[in-house]
Amino acid sequence: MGGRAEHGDAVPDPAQQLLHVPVQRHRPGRHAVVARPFVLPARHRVWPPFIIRPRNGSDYPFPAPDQEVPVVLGEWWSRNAVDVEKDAVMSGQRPVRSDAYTVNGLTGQLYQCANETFTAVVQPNTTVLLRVINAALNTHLFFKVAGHNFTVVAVDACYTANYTTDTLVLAPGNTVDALIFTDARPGSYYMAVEPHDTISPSTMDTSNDNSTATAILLYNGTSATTKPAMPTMPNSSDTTTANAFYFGLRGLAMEIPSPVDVNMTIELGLGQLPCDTTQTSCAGSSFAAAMNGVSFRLPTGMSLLEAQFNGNPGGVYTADFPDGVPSNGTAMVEGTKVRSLPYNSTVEIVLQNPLAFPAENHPIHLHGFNFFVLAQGLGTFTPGNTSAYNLVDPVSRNTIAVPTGSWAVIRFRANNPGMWFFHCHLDAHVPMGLAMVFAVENGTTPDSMLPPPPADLPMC
Ligand SMILES: [Cu+2]
Repeated sequence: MGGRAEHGDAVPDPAQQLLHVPVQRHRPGRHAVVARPFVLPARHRVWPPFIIRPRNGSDYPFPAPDQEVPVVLGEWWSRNAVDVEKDAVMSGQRPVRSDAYTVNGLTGQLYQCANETFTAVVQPNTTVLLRVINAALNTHLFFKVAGHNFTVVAVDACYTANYTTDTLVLAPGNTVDALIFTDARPGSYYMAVEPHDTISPSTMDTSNDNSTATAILLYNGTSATTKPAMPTMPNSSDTTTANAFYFGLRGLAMEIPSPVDVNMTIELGLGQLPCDTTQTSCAGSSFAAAMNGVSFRLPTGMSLLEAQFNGNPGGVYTADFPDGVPSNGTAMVEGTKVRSLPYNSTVEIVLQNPLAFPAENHPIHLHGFNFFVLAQGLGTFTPGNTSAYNLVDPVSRNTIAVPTGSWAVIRFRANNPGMWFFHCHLDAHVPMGLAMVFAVENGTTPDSMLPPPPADLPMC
């Protein structure tokens, strides 16, 4: 599983060659966008991080780091991951758990089957910016570095107020930029990754893979054979630590869109539906998921964006996604339902993840926009409880973990015309239907209208 035999290096192995030259593409706008190849053996380059830096002439809102280290967290199956997903969809069951976790594509030294380890060499008494990305498919992950604290400065490519912690937790789809200061005793320190099990009740998931992936933070001048120090990791079910991080972040003070034009409450639900005819190994019923009782189905004949541009020929979708939670006992329905939003309208959504069986912490991701997280808490949101809102410095992000038995209030301005997917970022929950789509209408100026498809748009 990703292991590779050691060999003499008389002949350079092209798979071992490292790419060190960043490819820079600047565009006018707020940021310099840097597509930066991964500094890893070529065979391991699976998810190159896409890093956005301040545009030329502007700075970070924190002291510039001396060094940057991308830290991409992932999951590894001892079989083809596409087959894992296919089996889950065809059987209507949850996908099997991964067999290991990875840091920058490598499992680290604590697995018996492979001992390759990503190592970041750092200089003493410098500031290192870790760009941590959870690219795992279905697992929230804890991340710690032995002997060091983090100062979180950004999440999901949005700056935050400085937030100090010794434990990061990232839902699939989340990114966290965190500074560490290398003022520990010069030595070798594990960066460790373990799952945060978010399923409730936890007895549902007896196959939980509680293994640990590691990378190494190595102070320059320390022997690479030094045994690294290991951080104390939270228990996988430690929701207190995870929720403290998820709920504790603040953003930079900025103007929050107001007043609200569209108010919605969206309940996240898991349940069951009868097997459908395409599920060849499904017995009786299939796991399904829904937002406000609607289990989302993608159209098969035409993309939603194409349908929107062409006036929804033949009713590819219906614009009747409900703004509120259906009454108790309403059966789950399947459909391609969207919510139309006037251009530039301000939309507020209460996300509610009920404490039901089965339930799970769903990382809800919005395409096309960042949103402000105005409030978040355990239990059920009390409608109209705006006193809980932070309208001064709420965190801005694009993926919000909504733990089991909790709620969150988010707000965004719909100033980007098009069809925008709003979905759970657990890979397994998308085919189950935990999604909906916002159809943002055109504005009146050329700048605020959806451009036509390019002439060479590939047709499926
Ligand atoms: Cu989910």
